[in-house]
Order: sequence, then structure tokens, then C-alpha cells
Amino acid sequence: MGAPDLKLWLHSWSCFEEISVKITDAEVFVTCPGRNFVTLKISTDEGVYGLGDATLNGRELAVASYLSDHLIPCLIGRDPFQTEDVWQYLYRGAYWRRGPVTMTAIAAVDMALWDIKGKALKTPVYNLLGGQSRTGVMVYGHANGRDIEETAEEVAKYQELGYLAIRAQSGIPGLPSTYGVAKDKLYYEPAEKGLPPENAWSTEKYLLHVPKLFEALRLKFGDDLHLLHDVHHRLTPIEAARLGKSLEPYHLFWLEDAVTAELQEGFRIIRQHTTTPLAVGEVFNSIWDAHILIQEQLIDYLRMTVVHGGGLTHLKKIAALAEIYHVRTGCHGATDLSPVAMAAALHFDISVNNFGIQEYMRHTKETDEVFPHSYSFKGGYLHPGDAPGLGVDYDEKLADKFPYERAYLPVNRKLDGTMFNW
Ligand code: KDG
Ligand code: MG
Repeated sequence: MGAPDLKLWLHSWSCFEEISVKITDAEVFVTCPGRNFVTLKISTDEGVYGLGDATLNGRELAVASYLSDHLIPCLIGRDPFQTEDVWQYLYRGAYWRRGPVTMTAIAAVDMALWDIKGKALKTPVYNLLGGQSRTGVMVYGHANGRDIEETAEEVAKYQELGYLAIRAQSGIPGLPSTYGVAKDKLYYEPAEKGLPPENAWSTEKYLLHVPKLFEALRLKFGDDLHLLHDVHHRLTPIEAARLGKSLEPYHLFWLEDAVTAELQEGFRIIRQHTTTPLAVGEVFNSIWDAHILIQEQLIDYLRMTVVHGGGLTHLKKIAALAEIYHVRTGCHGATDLSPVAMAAALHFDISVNNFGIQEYMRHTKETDEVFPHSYSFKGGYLHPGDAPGLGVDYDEKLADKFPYERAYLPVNRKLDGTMFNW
């Protein structure tokens, strides 16, 4: 290698100096274009602004207050390019670390800063994360039906739309309501306006029904289609082991949230008994929720996503750890994650080597209009597009027409009235 060209080096250094930016303002918006979303907008002295999603389903206003009352005052005057230092300042500097409200607020700041960095450098965020490791991000859609027949019809609809992977949920005979069975098919939304609705649960009825659903789907759709299922935290480890074993002939892409994962060690029991791939983590908010699961190879896919998992800065480190232990990513992407979070997830997905799959629940037309975005769906894959930054905007005027409406996720009781996990 020849001697470095000093002139060129000095020139590039001065270009870098020219893009020094300072945060001048930050605002939090709460809007309800079909469902509630919290959005953070960080502005700079260069006129470039960044967006972050701060939506925590059913607890939206807590994050809005955390941002407005506690984080925003600490951001003014800072350099938005210092994503690592700002993240550490907000995480370590709080003393009270972790928890969904704190980590969602930190994630929103982090997303907005990466958005600013990409816009200021005129490049999509994935180029700052390592570039494109693939041509597109495989996604899965949600087929929900009141019974097996209706679920199969919904699977067929998603297949016609081009999806290569489909999550299947069906109503359970004898239960009036079941997780995942939508009123509105394409825009499944579990939160309801007003106070929390109550669902009923029977583990035995569920365990008897689910293998029948997947037997019927494999018979109808053959072996190629990727099929997924979400238990939504309702089994004990040994019950999950039984379900995983009974589903082995139908080779699921994954079995999600089989148990609540506060007890990470619980997955050892499931793992001893079944080869059905396991996914967990949409409610996790830091590496300390997943480190045993990853390092003991107790799961195959980690469901943590940018908005509830501490932002791009934290998630890319978790993905790097997971890569060593053969764990792939499978970011949460339900309707309560705004298009800003969806875009951030796509930049992350396309850049990491150990990407697995991305959940993609479509937003309503109103939501897409409030958040115009550059990502697009084609042939079962999403691509983040090549707009600088995250590639999402926020139409403040339109958003004003949809004020916040109190809404909660359901709660769940066993048939004898015992409070249970939803
Ligand atoms: O806010 C909660 C929903 O995002 C969650 O219930 C959806 O489990 C879910 C999933 O896998 O998308
Ligand atoms: Mg889930």
C-alpha cells in the first residue's frame, strides 16, 4: 500500500466537519389513525429531522410522558451522530434501567438519531449497519379463522398475495374467543377501545385442537409453504413440549411464545423433548431477557424488535451475540408497531447475517397515509427502499384529525375464572 494521500484525507475530514449537527428540539405526537401510535420527532439546527416509534400497546401515554418529561430535556444541544453515547447516557444514566416504558422511549430516541444520521449522510440506514446482506426480507402474514376451514381459506388468500410464510391461528371449539382470531382479517388488531375486554381459556381444549389445524393445512397446502403458530404465552414448559412434539410431523417454521419467558431456564424442558423450532421475545426489552436463551441455544428465533428492544443500537449487539449461538432474528411486526418501527426493523433485517424472518401485519389505509413510507412488498419479501434515513415521514396535519383514544389489550381468564396470561 502506498503512503496515504494527505490532501484527500484532509478533504474528507473537512467534509465530515461540515456535517456537524446539533439537536435543537424534540416533540412527541400521539395519534389514532385506526389505532394509537406515539411518534417522536427530533429536529436539528441543519433542518434535518428524525422519527422514532414510541408505541407501547395499551400504555402509550406512559412512554409519551417519559419522553416529554424526562428524556427530551436531556437531548437538546447534543450531537445526533453520537448514537452509542446517547444510548448509554439514557440507559446507564437513568439509574433505573430496563423495563418496557424506559426501553421503548430509549428506542424511539435511537431510531430518530439513526434516521437523522442517514438523512444527513444521504444514505439509507442499512448502509450504516453493514449494507444489504440479502435482496429482500422474507415476511410472514397472519391467517386467522373462527375454525379450521376459515383459517385454511385465509391461508389461501395470503398465498395468493404472494406470501411464502403464513402464521395460522384458529378459534378453539368450546371457547368463545381465542387469541389471534380477528374481527377484521387483513388488519388484525387485538387492542379494543375502552377498558380491557376479557377472553376465556382452556389449555386442554387448545392442545387437542392445534395439531388438527396443522394436519389440515399440510394436507391442503403441501410441504413447501412455511407455517408458523403463536401460543401467546399460554402453556407451561411440559405442555409446550407436548405441543411441540405433536406438531413435529407438520414441520412448522416456528412455534412462538409457547410459555411466558420470564423464566428463561423453563425452555430447557421444552428443548429436551421436541425438535419444533422455537421463537420468543416480542415482549423482551433488553439482552438480559434473552442471554440464557441465546447462550444455551434454547431457542431458534429471537422475536425482539427495534421499538421494544432498545433501538437499533441495542438490537444489533443482541443479533451479533445470537449469531454465534445459531439463533436467528424474527422481529415482531404487529399493527401496534408503527411504520417507523417497521422501517427500522427492515433496515436491521436486511443488514444482519443471521436474519430469519420478519412479521408483517398490514396497517390500515389511514395509518399508511399518516406515515408515508418507502418500504414495499413484492413476492413475499419486503424491501426498505433506498430513501435516505429510515424512509418514513409523518403527516402532522393529517395525524391531528385522529386524536388519541383509550384502548387496551384483552385480559384472559381460565374457565373457572382464574386470571391467566393473555
Ligand atoms: O401488542 C401486542 C401484540 O403486538 C401481540 O399480541 C401480537 O403476539 C403478537 C404477534 O405475534 O404479532
Ligand atoms: Mg406473538
